[in-house]
Amino acid sequence: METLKIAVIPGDGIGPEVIAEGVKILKRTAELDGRFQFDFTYFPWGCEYYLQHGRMMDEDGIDQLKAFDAIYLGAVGYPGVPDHISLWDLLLRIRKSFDQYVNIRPIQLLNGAPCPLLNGSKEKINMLFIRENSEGEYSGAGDWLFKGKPEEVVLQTGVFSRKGTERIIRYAFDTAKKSGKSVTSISKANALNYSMVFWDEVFEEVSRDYPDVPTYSYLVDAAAMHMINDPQRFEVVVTSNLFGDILTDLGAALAGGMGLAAGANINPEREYPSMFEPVHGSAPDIAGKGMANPLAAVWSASQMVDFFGYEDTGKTLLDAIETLLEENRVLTPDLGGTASTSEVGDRVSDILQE
Ligand code: GGG
Repeated sequence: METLKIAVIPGDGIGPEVIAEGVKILKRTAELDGRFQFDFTYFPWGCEYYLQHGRMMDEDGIDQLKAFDAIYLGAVGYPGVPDHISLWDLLLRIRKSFDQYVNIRPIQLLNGAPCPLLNGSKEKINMLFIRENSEGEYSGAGDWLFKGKPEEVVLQTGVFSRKGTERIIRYAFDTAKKSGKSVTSISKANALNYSMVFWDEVFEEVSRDYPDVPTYSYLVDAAAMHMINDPQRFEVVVTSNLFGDILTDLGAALAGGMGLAAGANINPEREYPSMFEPVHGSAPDIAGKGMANPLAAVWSASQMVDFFGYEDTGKTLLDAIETLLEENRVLTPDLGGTASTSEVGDRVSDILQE
């Protein structure tokens, strides 16, 4: 039997509550599958840790994480710690240190999930966002000059390398080719006259290696509109780090809300551990109340199971989420129910066994 070593970082706010359900369900999934088991190790990193130690994680935290097959992260950020510190010193540090350059975010409307924009019609929404996750607008390059003076200037530089741009676009094409889907590139070349002109050129170059894959290209503003008016036109979507972050929140609103938005940060070469995390943040307003929706964390867990090569079992887990939504009985308040976080986790676990 394969043992998969998972580093669990529950993090801040609702992170520990949703991750507890994800771990519960991963354990049940492994028991039922029988081909693998999980060995979980917990790390108490996050904002509380920062307030005690002045750092979001141990100094040698990245070295410690190298020993694991994957990382399962809840949420980062809490009042009292500036957001740019909590994000850069934990989540972005892990993504960058482990070259997790692919961020996979499915925008898939499951049966039973509410969609405010389709007027009750059940047309399929099934987009797979492939977000560049290592550079671009999140390069961290910039400067703050003449701070506090009248001539104050702030620079935030987008960095788009050929290697970084080509590999993410190629990943999107490979994904689309395997599933017989189209690839849509989202950029903004009319305004960002270096980085996005370059992005479009690389997209065009890479597309020549995939003559059978249909391609589309939109400016980000038009793409945002089409995602609402005609979401069915998108299949595999490739875009930059910031555009991907923004558009996948918009996508989450189309497909049931942030409580159903899953994400995987992948190092495809498997040189380093990949990381699985719900897209949502720490939601301090509902933290500790037992009302957070754990389904995004559970869906991210299903992405982890897929990643380890047990796609049949990953699919069973996603089907269990869909069954729970279709039953329309045990749901958290964001989905119109009255159930608690752990009741939803228990119900998913029971469905897996039925
Ligand atoms: N679930 C992880 C989390 O707390 N994410 C919040 C966030 O702001 N993420 C930004 C990003 O994905 O770039």
